[in-house]
Amino acid sequence: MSNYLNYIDQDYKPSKNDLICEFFIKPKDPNELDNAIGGVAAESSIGTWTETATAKSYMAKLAAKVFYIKKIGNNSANIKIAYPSDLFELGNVPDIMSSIAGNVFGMKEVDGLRLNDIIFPKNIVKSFKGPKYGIEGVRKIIGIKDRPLMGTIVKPKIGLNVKDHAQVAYDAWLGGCDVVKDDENLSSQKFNKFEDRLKETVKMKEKAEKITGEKKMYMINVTAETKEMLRRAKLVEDSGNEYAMVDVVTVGWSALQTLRDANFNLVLHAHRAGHAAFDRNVEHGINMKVVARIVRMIGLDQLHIGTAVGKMFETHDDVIENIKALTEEFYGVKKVFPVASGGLEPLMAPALYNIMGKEVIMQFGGGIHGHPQGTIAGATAARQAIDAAMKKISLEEYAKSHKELKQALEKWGKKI
Ligand code: CAP
Ligand code: MG
Repeated sequence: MSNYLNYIDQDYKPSKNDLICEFFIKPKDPNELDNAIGGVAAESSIGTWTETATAKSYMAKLAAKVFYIKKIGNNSANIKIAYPSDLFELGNVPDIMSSIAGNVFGMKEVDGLRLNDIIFPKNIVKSFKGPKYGIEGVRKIIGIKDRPLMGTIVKPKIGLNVKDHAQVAYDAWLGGCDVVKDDENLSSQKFNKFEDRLKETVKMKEKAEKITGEKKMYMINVTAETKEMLRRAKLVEDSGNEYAMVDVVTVGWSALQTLRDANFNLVLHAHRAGHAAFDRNVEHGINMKVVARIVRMIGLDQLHIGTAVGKMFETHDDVIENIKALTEEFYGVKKVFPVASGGLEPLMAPALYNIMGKEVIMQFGGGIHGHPQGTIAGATAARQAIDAAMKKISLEEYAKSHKELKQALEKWGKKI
């Protein structure tokens, strides 16, 4: 018979060196809730489904302890598990996640298990680099201190040749975007090779900077096999471009650590394509907040966190929680720039500004390139919408003296 119940100790007071996980758990058998809870603690630390003759008494100090159980209805609970940090290898995210977010999701005893938060102890956090730039460093590079940054994603998301890609980026910068990024699935396809795109788009960025007198940023996607990703990041750094973007879920934790540890003079933008495979179901998987904490600990500078108003599923509260994970005090680790993106168009700027304030990067993809007058006007309308929001002037009022915003309202808002 398993010894799972031995892993429950509600009198245990976690030490400052414990890593603490908050789970939602729904057992297969409601009558076996405690056994399932203990099983998660066992399987994610030193135990397995049965007692073994090989276990040694000196290992007991490594056992996880369930110290908090709050039942929800008659068949689930929110629980907290404390793990001694010696259970893990410092500086090794894959190892940590293989313990606390590994086998446990597949245990027969659970019907649903969601890792809702991780509270890392200082010794583990300090074994990683943290962001090189963070919000402050990014604002210093781009020279914008008092408003949200505004950007776009080159659309169509994939398929354009290098020349057309660079032209869309140029138009977006000319219209007023601070930042232009590649889309998450553009890497180095036959029709748009990485080296050519880097060269041509950086050239157009520099042209846009000269004409607008504004600093412009290009987040080129370096997502690839790790060695190739490092090679591409080096090319970006050598080109003098200050930004690179990476799809954090598909490249994986280990590659992210390698990219950060290479310590390039590059602002690292974290796209999270694929996150909804495991963070959307509130009864099973890993909360985006956990991803946010890990991305910050490893040390990327910006991360997509949802919009609450756009096309993705996150609620207002989800988005606020994700932002807090990126910006609250975290043993002195730099704050990470929250990125709101996904189904946004300029008329959503006031709602976004009310939710997020100025410490956000607002990204409008289709919302800029879908403007009735095209990309330049779309970018201008987005800047105008943000200006209106900051001046607390209604969009309708502001549109009377700003034609691009008026045209956006005519397309996406109520007729004026
Ligand atoms: C947005 C986007 C981003 C999403 C990702 C897209 O384009 O480029 O990848 O923002 O979602 O491909 O959908 P649109 P999230 O502005 O045209 O929607 O930011 O939630 O990770
Ligand atoms: Mg995209």
